[in-house]
Amino acid sequence: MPKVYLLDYVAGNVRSLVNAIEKVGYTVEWIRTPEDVAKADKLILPGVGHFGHCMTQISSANYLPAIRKHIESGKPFMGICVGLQALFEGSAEDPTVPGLGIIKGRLERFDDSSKSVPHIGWNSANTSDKQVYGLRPSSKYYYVHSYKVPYRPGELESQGWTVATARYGEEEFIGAVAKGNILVTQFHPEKSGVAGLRVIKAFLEGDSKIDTIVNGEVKAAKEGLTKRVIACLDVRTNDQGDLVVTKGDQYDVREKTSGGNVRNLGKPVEMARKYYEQGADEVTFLNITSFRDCPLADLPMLEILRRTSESVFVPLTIGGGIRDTTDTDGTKVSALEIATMYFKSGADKVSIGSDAVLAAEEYYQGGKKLFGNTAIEQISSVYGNQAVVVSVDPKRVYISKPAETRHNTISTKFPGPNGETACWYACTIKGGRETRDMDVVELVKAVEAMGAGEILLNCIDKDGTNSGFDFELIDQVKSAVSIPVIASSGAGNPGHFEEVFSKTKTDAALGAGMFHRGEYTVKQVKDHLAAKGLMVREFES
Ligand code: 1PR
Repeated sequence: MPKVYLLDYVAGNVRSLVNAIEKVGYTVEWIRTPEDVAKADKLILPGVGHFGHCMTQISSANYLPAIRKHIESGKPFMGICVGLQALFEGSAEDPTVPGLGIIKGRLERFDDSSKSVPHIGWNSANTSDKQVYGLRPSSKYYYVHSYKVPYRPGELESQGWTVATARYGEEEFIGAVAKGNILVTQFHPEKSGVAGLRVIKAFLEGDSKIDTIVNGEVKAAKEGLTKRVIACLDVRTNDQGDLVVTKGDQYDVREKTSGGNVRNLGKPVEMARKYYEQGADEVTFLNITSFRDCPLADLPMLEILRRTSESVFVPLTIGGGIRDTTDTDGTKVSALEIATMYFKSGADKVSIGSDAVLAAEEYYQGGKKLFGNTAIEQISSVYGNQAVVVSVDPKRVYISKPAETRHNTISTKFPGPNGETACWYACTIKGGRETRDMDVVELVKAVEAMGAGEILLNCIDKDGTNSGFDFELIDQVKSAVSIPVIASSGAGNPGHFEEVFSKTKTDAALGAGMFHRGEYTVKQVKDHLAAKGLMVREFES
């Protein structure tokens, strides 16, 4: 099989990139020293996370002169995400660290005054009337970043570059740039489904010719970030010791009849693949028992991720048990080490639940100071904020009047058992079994300050009820933070997704039971959203 060379430095989830390359018929050879670069015919520079961190890693290992030489010699070069950013002159993310300066321009942070940052999700890479390296104006690609190169019409084009652009709110930015042997993408082609695999294949096959698209031949997708639809799989071992996808009613996963067995709704890898094929924009696995008695290296979720990432080319999130812990042989293992194991196995994001609540409590007790020692801070400083999701498991506490509590309250249209019209949302830990004296607003503000990049907002009152999402909870959380929020719990039909996207500002919505029980497919949800005029990624086969 033909080979492509990948630069090996700490850069998040490279397993998916390897899988994507293999999927289109190539093998990967690792470059582990600057001298190795000379033997590369085709070279790929991956990268995700912090610009300064990645550039410093590459530069202190002395790779920069070799990369420059490779590019200048005219050999094929592809940069992904920070691999694109590296070719520009620098980034506001770390102004002290220079880029290679091969392309003119600097990165700036997205404006978060009226939209969520990081920019996470599916957006265009529109080359208008040109088609190069398999990029299509009709496709959407998966982005995850807080810094962008602003697009200035004509500037790079006048230097011979072909530029693909995307729009986020009012900001138009560069999604990909190509010229001759060089292709760099801000989006992750390895996470962009069939559209992304096509770009990787075109690069590997050296298909850099620029075709002009005849007017009307290709219909461009609507501009902007799509609404994300996420399928979630709660995974645990059942009483027979098999690893199954299960689903609770308000977090109770045992059948009400037939001996109270753990509900078994199917096999994790097969179900993830099915949802990918139905057009899910992301797949989330929650390990809801954390497999307490198992050595960490044998965690069944690692194998599930490895197998899933071989055939699912959209982002994968893994949650459950991400905290400092002690292995079965007594060795101390940090949350960062556990996260690293997951990233190496194919996860793009880790989701932290209980540990985030405990860390937030300490944050407030310590007078809102950060010491860099929490799992959120440690993982986000190495892998970037976008790699750290905080999963929140709140439940309603009704009160007769807001003055009764110190917590952030809302007035609700859904009165409590004694007619109460006010409530607050208490955070829980250990899968909802323990309620803490912390409200959701306190939690999400604290974890945003620590460096979380996204909130997975469950709701115990709504979980498994099929009665729709809790808009009051979503509104309260959305107005407290500027990082993206995923609405979760309560989805029972496609109309519930339409409602949550049109009535709240949520960035994404997640469903579980309705998909697992086969009541609706992800495709039906997305078709319904599209029919109602909401922008979704169309599935390409
Ligand atoms: O605390 O870091 O070990 O993480 C544990 C993780 O496992 C948390 O993310 C927590 O939400 C999750 N979890 C723990 N116990 C349960 C349980 O159900 N007994 N599941 C559980 C949480 C909620 C959602 C569910 C949506 C949508 N599941 O993931 O998928 O509510 O369901 P629906 O569409 O069917 O209504 P840590």
